Amino acid sequence: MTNEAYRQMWENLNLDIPAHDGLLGVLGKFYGDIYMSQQGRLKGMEYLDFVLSEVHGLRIKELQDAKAQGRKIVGTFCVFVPEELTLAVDAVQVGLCAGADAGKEAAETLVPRNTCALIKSFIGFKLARLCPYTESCDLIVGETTCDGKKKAYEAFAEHAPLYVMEVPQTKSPAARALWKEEMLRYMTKLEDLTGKKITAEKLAEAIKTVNARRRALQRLNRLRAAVPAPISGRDVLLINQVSFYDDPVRFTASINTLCDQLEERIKAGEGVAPKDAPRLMLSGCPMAVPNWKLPYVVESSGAVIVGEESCIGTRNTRDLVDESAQTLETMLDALADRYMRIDCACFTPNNERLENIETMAADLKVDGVIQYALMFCQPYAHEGIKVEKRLTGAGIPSMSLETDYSMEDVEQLKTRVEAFLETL
Ligand code: BJ8
Repeated sequence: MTNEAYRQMWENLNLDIPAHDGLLGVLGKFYGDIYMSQQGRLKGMEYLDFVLSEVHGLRIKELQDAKAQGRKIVGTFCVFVPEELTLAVDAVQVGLCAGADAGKEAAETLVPRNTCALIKSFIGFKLARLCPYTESCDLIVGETTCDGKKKAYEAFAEHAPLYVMEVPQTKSPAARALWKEEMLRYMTKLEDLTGKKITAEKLAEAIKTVNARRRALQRLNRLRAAVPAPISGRDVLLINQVSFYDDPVRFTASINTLCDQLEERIKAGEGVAPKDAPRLMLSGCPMAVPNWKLPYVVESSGAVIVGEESCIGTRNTRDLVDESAQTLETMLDALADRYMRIDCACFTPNNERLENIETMAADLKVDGVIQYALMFCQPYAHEGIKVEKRLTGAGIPSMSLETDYSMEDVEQLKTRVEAFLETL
């Protein structure tokens, strides 16, 4: 498609064209500095570069084509929304980016200033008419996870076709029953939206599709644990980010091809960083696209990131849905069980997360953990204290950083990260 045709498409979506041009300009520069400057990248990353370069172009065109064929587009902000159900009505699910400082002033007219950057970002993108994904959605699904999101959705609902799923806050049997009910309610919502019925056959196929993507990402995570690290943390974060909006079948195939290349690289003993580069793991809040600030700071300080304990990381890929169920009812149970294993800090108590962090840090043989929290994020800031104690007990050094999406603190973050690396 020509630039002119893309422009027409963005105009049809009612984007603020001059502001959108500005955003693409900044993003392109940012991507070039952070990604294209890396040495020794795998050939398979070209696919990701292409996807990113067409993030507001070709993929949006695909969504418009899907709409023209009568398919619905569903936007989400949280890994709790079961994509399997969305796919089972032949709808397309996309994660809505909430990783840039866009439309902040407009967002602050709807939510308090001391709200985390992720929430302000999704509201800002909508109010400033900057996101072609948000504008393509027939339905946007929110969820009652943290208080900030819950209350923000009340305001957001006045501007977008919003539906909210009630996510329980504990892992009790009553909470599991509530979650199953919520999944059934979402299923009815999707059936009403699309006029299609979810059948056992359709759901089984969707479960396999999403599991295949999780398996490809699990494979990637196992391979990147090699010494020396065969792929940068920046690139793996990008892969995880792209997994939220690319076509799942195409994405899975591309990541498996990339993994084949990684296997060869590992066999040859090659890495993206020297063998003795400090190996770090990030843990905490999700880093939505295009939030690449901290990984860039860490890796340009000489360390390599070998794991992300976050929703744009292993929290989204660790658990599979049991594929042995044969009936719709048992498949829904398998789905409910899988989603109830998510160890988001919004749960209380949330001891599984402590276990998972310790195990992950040991499996990846990390030299240290950086806990990452967005400013004003209560759930992850609270858990940060427990995580630090747990890691200290296990003899694993850690540090905590709080930041937002602005670039003002880059130097300060770099100083703190370099000081941490010196202690390892
Ligand atoms: S399952 S982590 S994607 S809720 S950073 S908005 S918690 S104040 S993002 Fe999340 Fe789902 Fe949980 Fe994962 Fe609130 Fe914190 Fe902001 Fe957050």
